[in-house]
Amino acid sequence: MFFSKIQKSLVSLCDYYKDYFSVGTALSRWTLFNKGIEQKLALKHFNEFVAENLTKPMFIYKDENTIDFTEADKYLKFCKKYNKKIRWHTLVWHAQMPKWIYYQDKECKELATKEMLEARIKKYIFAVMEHTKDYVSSYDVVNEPISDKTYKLRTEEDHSFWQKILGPDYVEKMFTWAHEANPNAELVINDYNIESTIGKREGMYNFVKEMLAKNVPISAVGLQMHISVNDPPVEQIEETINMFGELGLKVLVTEMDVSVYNFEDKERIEYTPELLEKQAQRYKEIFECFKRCAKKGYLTDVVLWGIMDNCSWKNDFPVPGRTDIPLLFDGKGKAKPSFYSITEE
Ligand code: 9MR
Repeated sequence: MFFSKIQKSLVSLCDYYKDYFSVGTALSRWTLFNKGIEQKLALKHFNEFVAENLTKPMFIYKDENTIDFTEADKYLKFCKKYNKKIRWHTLVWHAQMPKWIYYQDKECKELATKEMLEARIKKYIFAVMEHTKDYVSSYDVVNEPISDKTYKLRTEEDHSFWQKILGPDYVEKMFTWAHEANPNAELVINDYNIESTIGKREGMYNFVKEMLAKNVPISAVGLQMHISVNDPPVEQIEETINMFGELGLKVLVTEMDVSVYNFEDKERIEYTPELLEKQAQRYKEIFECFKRCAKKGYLTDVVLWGIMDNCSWKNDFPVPGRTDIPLLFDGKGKAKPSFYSITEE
């Protein structure tokens, strides 16, 4: 049984943090199109939205001649209606792209030429930026470009064709085109484990530093922050935000959730009150850190990757059959200790 109503007495999360940063959440199709409890929670507690899936290229760039914004427009109109800040996730990624984009032939046998892929993605970036300019303020231009193995740009071994077909300066080109298309937009490079894997953090740091030295129009680094109750230490998170802030870039937390597992744990654990309390303390220490980073002008947005635990992508991932409870509201829409811990004086 779902709660039919949300808890009205709760303080609104985004109001609570309004002097520090906007607080956002990912909207799933379900949340967007169903006027249920999750949508009500989204509207009450978050002043910024990002689409969990439906603004990804595979759902929009149907074929060479079809860029279809029908579904994306529903998301944009919904956000606008409720006066929410809108993020666009994502222009370029190695996943959830339409497969045809990388190939010359319909059978997807021969890889596209550099000219072909460049023309296709340039057309797409300009089309999206133009179409969304009155709605969207912040774009993930390139998502997850850094390899988990080499800490440099992903290659074919990391399931990415971008560098292979376009060459090592492809990220710069994407940012340059996005900026040309809309010089006012906030342009973000977004990746995971930057705050938790020191080598990957160095890789990202050196990469964006080089981009800045070449005057590539990048505005911000997005830290996805899919973390766990155990790791990484809050000091390391703070150090990471400060590092990028000191470079002159804004930092956004773009996809936060706090798993109760270590990534590789195989067994499902019991969700005891102690575990929920541990998670609450973890959320609390991290939101305190976010406040400090916001005060320095480094951190501007904190976006969670969902609202209710039962809808999180973390259920069944990375271990099939293992559920998780990484968010602020339980499967009935009731605030968890983690919600209270970040909204109490
Ligand atoms: O939450 C998204 C899930 O519903 C999709 O199946 C998945 C497909 O790759 O993408 C998830 O969102 C990802 C985001 O787009 C990029 N960073 C990691 C997120 C979780 O996988």
